[in-house]
Amino acid sequence: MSRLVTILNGPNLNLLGKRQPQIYGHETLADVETECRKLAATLKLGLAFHQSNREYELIDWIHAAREVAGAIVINPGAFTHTSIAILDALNAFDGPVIEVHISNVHKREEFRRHSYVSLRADGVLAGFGTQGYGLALQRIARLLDAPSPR
Ligand code: CA2
Repeated sequence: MSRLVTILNGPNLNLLGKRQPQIYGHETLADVETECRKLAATLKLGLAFHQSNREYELIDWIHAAREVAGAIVINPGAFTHTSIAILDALNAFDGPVIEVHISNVHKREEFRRHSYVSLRADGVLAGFGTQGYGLALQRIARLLDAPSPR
């Protein structure tokens, strides 16, 4: 199994650290990427890190991951709550999928409580701030080391 992990970020996450710090914190997406790269190196994982505001681009990266990646970490942004197309793409991916939300979506508006992506995700992290990405990488390292869950 490939030790390359694809991390995908959906719409508006390019604004991380620039707006609404009371919800999403002060770290930028570039800060998150830097931290993920450091952690991935210690876990002996390779990393591809992307953000897009376009649904089709996220879907294309999921398709590309089928060929090269062993796992996907995805924060689909608001597509979480709307996108059957992203769910369908993830359903065509064989490895572990971890869904990450920076905020606790269950403590917010009712519409954020439903996730199409959760129908596929092997694990979901919400409300851990940007630390959730690192926690997801740790879980993936463990799953790739020993594929049966523990
Ligand atoms: O908590 C999360 O990570 C979310 O996936 C973020 C999405 C939201 O639609 C989901 O319900 C939960 C929104 C991303 C917007 O990110 C911003 C960051 C800073 C400033 C403005 C938007």
